[in-house]
Amino acid sequence: MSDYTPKPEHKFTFGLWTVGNVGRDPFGHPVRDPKSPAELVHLLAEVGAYGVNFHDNDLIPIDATPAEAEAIKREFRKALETTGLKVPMATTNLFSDPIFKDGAFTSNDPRVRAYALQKTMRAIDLGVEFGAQVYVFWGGREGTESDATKDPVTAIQRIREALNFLCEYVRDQKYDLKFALEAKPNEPRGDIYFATTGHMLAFIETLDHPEMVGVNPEVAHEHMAGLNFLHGVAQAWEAGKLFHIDLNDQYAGRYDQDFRFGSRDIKAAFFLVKFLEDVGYAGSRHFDAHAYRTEDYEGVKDFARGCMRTYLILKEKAAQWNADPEIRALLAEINADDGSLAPYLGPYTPQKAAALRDLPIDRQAIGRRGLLYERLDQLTIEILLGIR
Ligand code: DIG
Ligand code: MN
Ligand code: MN
Repeated sequence: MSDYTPKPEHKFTFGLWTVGNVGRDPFGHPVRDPKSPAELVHLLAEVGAYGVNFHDNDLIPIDATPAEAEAIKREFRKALETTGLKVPMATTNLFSDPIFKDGAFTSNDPRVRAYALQKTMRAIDLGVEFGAQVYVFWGGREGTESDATKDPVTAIQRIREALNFLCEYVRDQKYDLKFALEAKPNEPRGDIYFATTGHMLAFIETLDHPEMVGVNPEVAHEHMAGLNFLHGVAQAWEAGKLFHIDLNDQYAGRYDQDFRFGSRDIKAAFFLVKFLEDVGYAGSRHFDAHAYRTEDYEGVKDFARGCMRTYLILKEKAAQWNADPEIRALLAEINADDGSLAPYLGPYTPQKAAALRDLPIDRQAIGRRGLLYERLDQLTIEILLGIR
C-alpha cells in the first residue's frame, strides 16, 4: 500500500480563508462557527499541511485596535512556532470592504486608490513579518458591470501604476519578496480586468520591474474562462513566471466553486500534477478551495486531507505513466525522428530556407499516418482507473 501521507517536502499550503470558510454564500448564512487564526493553524497541522497563507484581514480584522492586532499576531506566531507551519505567501483583501465596491487600484476615486496602496503596503509588511516570500495580487473588484463607468485603458494604466509603486516599495524596503498576479474572468464583478493568466503574462512585460512579477494561476478561474489550465500553467512556467499556484476544481460554466482538488476533472488534475512533478516545480502547492457548505469542521478536515491525498495519488500515477512500457513505446513511435530533417529546421538561415523550399515532402502519405493517440489516451484512462 502506497503512503499518501502529506509531508513538509510536498509544500502543501492552505489559506486561512479556506479551512476557515464558514460556509456563507449569496443565498445562505454561515453554517460553521468561525475559528481563530491560531486554531486554524492547529487544524492545518493536524491534517499535515506544510504552510498557511493569509489576506491581511484574515489575520487582523480591518477594525482591530493596535493592541488587538498585537494579541492576534502573538497567538498566531505561537501557533506557528508550536506546529512548525510556515507562511510562504500573503496577500491583501482589496475586495471585501465597501470602500472597494468599485475596485481598489482601478477605482475612479483617487482616495480609494490611495487607501488601496496604503493597505497593501501595510499588508506586505505583515506578510514579510511572518516570512512570506510570495505576495499575491487578486484583483477581485478590479472590473465593471458597465463599461460606461471606466475607460479600460485608464484601468490598465492605474493597475500598472499601483504595481510599479509597490515594486518600488518592496525594493526600497529591501524585502525578499516577489509578486504573483492572479487572474479571474468574473465574480464578484460582472467582468474583471486581466481575465486570464495569459492576459497577466502579457501585462507583466509592461511593468517597470517585470523580473519581480509572475503569476498565480488558479484552476477554477481558468476553467471558468473555458480554458485548458495546464496550457496556461505551462506557458507561465516556460516564461519563468510560475511563482505560485492555486489548486482546486470547478465545473465549467458555473460560479467560482473552489472545490476540493481533483474532485471534478480528475484527468485535468492528473496532467497538471504530472507537469508540476515532471518539470520540478519547487513552489507551494496551495489549495485555494473550501469544503462543501454541508460540512462541519470534521468535514473541513476531510476536505483538506482529500486535497493533499488526491495530489499524492496523482503524483504516484504520473510516475506510473512515465514508467509504463507500452506508453513509453507509443511515445517513442509518435515522436519518431531519424534526424534527416534537422538541417531544415531550427534557427533561420538563407541557405536553410532555400533548401527547405526545394525539399520534397509527401503531403498525402504523411496525412494518412495514424497517430496512435486513441490507444495512448485509453492507457492514460486505465492508469487513472487503476486497472494498469
Ligand atoms: C481567490 O481565488 C483569491 C483570493 O482568495 C486570494 O487573494 C488569492 C490567493 O490565493 N486567491
Ligand atoms: Mn477561486
Ligand atoms: Mn485563488
